[in-house]
Amino acid sequence: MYWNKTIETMDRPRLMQLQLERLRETVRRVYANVPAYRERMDEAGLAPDCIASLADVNKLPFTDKTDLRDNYPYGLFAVPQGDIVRIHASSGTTGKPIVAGYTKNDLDVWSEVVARCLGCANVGAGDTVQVAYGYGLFTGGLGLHYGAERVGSTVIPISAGNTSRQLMLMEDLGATAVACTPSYALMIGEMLRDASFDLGRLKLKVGIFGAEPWTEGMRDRIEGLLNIKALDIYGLTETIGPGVAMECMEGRYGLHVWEDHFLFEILDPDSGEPLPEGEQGELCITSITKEGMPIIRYRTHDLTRVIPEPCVCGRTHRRIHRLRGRTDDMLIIRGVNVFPSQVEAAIVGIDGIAPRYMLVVDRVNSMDVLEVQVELTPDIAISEVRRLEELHSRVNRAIDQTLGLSVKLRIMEPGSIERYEGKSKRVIDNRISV
Ligand code: DLL
Repeated sequence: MYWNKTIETMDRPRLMQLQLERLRETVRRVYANVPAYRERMDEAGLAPDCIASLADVNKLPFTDKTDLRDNYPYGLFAVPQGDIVRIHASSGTTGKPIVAGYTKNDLDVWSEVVARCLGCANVGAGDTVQVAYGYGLFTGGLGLHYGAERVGSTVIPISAGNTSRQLMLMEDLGATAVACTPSYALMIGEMLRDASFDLGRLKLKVGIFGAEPWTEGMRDRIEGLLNIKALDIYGLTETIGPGVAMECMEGRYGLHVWEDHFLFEILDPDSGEPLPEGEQGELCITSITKEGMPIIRYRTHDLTRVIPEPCVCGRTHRRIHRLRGRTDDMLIIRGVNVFPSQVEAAIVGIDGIAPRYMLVVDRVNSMDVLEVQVELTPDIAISEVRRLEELHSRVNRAIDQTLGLSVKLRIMEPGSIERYEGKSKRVIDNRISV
């Protein structure tokens, strides 16, 4: 279901022409209004009208998290403070947060792109959307909220947490869609299963899950537990929040990036050079309509690749593969690169093992040791020794095959790995603190 058919199905030459016009305008605007961008461009010998074609985007200097931190809080804003009507922020891991500012028009664009995402999930007027992303400085709650209002659905702005209340309202208010992190969806689903809840009492059809990496296996699991279709939504505070890209119900593979607002490149994470189409690399995003805090060539650190083939849904905006993880989440263990999502892919679907895990890294006698903690499902008693041994070797084999690395496996009792209502923490790296 399209929200904005004209734009969503615009032919590519016209779309690219629109991108070029908007890119040129954005570059002129940041040159005129943001000293940090102007200095960078001057250093690189770039004039404000240096963009003649879309390919010229790669002349522009990159922006990274450190630039946002160095210009904290308002240094990268391109409009007077009086034109900023909303602030959001993402906490990050250390120090000051990343702050983003929105003009009235930015909020309008944001609702528009989220509305398109909801259209991708066939959510519209007549639907009831339970927004269980956190509300506040985090962009998830309010981002989905205004998008859902824009399409005319009824919004339940419940925010994350208080799972039993979530379930009561989900049933009583007849929610047809839920938006939250995949971790929280799993938690809700498991709670229903443990309570032997009759899913027939819910009207839920679809889930809009993002804000953290998740796998196809996790999708199957959540779809089974909640009897819904689960779709992936992507975005980040620096570019707008949720709504940069979204999977559609028809294609269900790859996320359409709303290219009339976001120009994207896939780069070699080390060299920063563009990669051949279809190769996995780091997603780099330039916002081409943002007014409050436009962002030029932002190094997201998120890893993905373009899916060049057109989608069956008819949308012309190109798709990216589900995000694999972040370059900065990648662990290097004895020379082998490990992403937490690989562990998820290995263990999810193994009978008796919950799709929940934690990676603990230590350095023992100057050797990196990776401990993978997984959890039994409640139906398996810790005393079933034979079953446990079988599971131990099965999980070990699956992890070994996926990671190409032997790990220390710890199978834990049900409920021992922490559950998250927002983004999950998957790694404890003790090498950093020692
Ligand atoms: O997580 C915005 C958001 C809210 C997206 C709700 C989707 C749904 P930040 O807190 O700034 O913003 O975190 C952005 O989260 O760079 C990715 O590393 C990760 N991320 C977001 N969506 C996905 C996804 C929000 N679908 C960072 N798959 C990004 C994988 C995701 N990672």
